[in-house]
Amino acid sequence: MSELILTSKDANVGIITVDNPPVNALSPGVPDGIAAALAAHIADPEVSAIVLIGGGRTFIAGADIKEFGKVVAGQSKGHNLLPLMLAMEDSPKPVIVAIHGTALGGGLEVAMGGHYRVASATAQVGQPEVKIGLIPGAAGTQRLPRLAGVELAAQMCAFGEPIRAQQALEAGILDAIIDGDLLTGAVSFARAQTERPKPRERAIRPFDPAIFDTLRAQAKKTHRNQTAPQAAINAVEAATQLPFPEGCTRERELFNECLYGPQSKALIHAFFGEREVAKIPGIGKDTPTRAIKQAAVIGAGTMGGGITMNFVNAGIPVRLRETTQEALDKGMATIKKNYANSVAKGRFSQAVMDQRMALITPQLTYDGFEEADIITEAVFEGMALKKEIFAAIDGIAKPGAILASNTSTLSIDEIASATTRPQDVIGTHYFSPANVMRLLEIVRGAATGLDVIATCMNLAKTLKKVGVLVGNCRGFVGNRMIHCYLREAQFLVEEGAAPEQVDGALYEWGMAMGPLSMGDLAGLDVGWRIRKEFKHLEVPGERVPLISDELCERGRYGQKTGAGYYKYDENRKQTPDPEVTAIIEELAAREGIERREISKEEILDRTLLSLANEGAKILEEGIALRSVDIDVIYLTGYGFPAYRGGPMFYADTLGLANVLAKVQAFGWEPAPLLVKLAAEGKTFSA
Ligand code: 3H9
Repeated sequence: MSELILTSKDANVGIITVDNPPVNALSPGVPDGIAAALAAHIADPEVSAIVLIGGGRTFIAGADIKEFGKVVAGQSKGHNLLPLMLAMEDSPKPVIVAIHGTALGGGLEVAMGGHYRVASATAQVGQPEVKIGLIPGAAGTQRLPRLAGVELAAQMCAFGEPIRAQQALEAGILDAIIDGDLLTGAVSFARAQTERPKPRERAIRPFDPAIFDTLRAQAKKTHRNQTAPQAAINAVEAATQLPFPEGCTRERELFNECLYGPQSKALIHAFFGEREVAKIPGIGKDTPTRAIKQAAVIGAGTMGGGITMNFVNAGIPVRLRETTQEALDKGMATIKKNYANSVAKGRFSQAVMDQRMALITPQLTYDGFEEADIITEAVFEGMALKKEIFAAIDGIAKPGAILASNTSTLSIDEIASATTRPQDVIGTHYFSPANVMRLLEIVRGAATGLDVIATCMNLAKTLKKVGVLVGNCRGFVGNRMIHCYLREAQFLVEEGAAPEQVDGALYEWGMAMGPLSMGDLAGLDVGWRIRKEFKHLEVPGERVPLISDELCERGRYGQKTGAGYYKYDENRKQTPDPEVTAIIEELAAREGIERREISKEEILDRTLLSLANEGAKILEEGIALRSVDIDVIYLTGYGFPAYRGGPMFYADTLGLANVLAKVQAFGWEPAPLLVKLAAEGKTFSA
């Protein structure tokens, strides 16, 4: 018998325990092991009912995602779970599945092969396959509608969100919720069963057939350009049209289309990438960390307010400091408005909002800052001001407090030089809106302590963010690369592409927003001011983009002034502006820039490959630990579509020799790493 499966007995009840930590994935050996244990219990005359349960922290969290890559590469036969489920359903003895933690994907599918399902109250069940670009592939789309009803099943398969035990009970997925010890409860439940209802034989309950088109339209919006949600809906629809075996065949066809398509590879890369970034050489479980129980934030502007919300959302009290009462009131009013919006949308109750607001102490002084475990500076982006603040907090903060800067471009080492404790100084770069965006770039200075890095990586998790450790350079990883991307977007406009053409091409390709609309949203004046600060760093003779600054010179800062690359009405609705066309043409004529027709392909190549080329330089300099770290930064902080895997993974999919040829054709200096990998026929990700 497989060592991943344990068998035991409690009097007349046979028990099968899956023991494949950490999440009991259905790795090779697990399905066969369950099947063998099932057969052994069926053959045992003393056993009259069988319980299947997960060991450790969870029931089965699904198929082993690592196997999918091997299947596509022809190195593994993959998961064939259907025979196991049929064996469970056809068992002459009742099979009861006991769920704790999560029963996800193949885990829920296995559970639906049992005659009954019981769960602890905190358990969750779901079909999250679409999140990795797949659909349920082991009859989930066929059994779930028969248990949960068509509408809920289609929603669960199309959007991948798990549901809680109570909802699953009400929907008919579960038969009982067990209070107290799950195994004891499941064994008693098993003893009481004489029937063996087969989920696959259940009749589909009446439903509104319009639901499929409604969900297709919804998925088109929420999962733009993604194939798996549409395939999942088609598979559930097949369950309502075909007998069970034919439905399973249809599901398998759709599953394979997704598995062999490009999106699942990219989404699986993103899934493992998000976990990989937490692994930092030199930092392990034994690295000491500091407790973060009390925080302080300096600056109540957009970023400071969002950062404050992150802390209090996690139950950590914050002292929020501003320099004027007016700015403080404005910052607090914005926080209040954001929370009130969430309450109005039903995301949480007024009581929760009140609790969170009560955790914030707005103040004009540094009073109480000596109690803070972490002080985060989020003021205007200017080195002199930041150094002044760090010198001040150095004199106030308790020994061991972490001094963090939210700078998006400036040197952490220079900021740290204003203190007597550079080992405690670190960058925590949040992304706007800071209470929403998942990325937290954690910037390591030359002297930053390992315990400070480990604490901030843990803090990212506490704040429900994805922390990615980066090195110190101008703009770190994300903004250093976006600088190249925005530069190309501007050049394209100067050379003849309309702003809506550039934005349209990238939006259609999958970016959450085009680069010029993004500039308008963030405020074109932000970059304009930074460029003024860094004017001395410009390389003589090197072409610099001019159009954004030209717009700023004319008071067009973006949405906030009602005009930028586009014009905006009072509801911030965007429309192209003929005045902008005139400004661009005038600028091009003045600067001697030749204007021409620009293709969609050129727009995509110049913007997206500028990211990969700069990313390769960043990688080579060691500013990012791995190429996947760069991808995760772009997926979680810059609206890069997850189904394209990130800028480095995307370059890999194009083939690095092709990427290099284009980079050279554009006249850019190719990153030496790109040249090397292209010559060796390798990829960034491998
Ligand atoms: C499927 O089932 C298809 C079927 O229809 C059948 C087709 C035939 N496989 O997230 P964590 C690893 S598709 C392999 O940090 P948490 C993970 O990489 C699958 N590995 O823990 C990490 O490794 P490491 C459908 C997996 O407590 C470690 O386990 N199922 C898998 O924050 C801990 O993970 C899903 O999509 C896996 N399935 O969250 C569920 N799952 O320590 C995907 C996890 O080396 N999983 N690992 O970095 C999850 O959503 C979360 O992991 C879970 C736990 C909620 C379970």
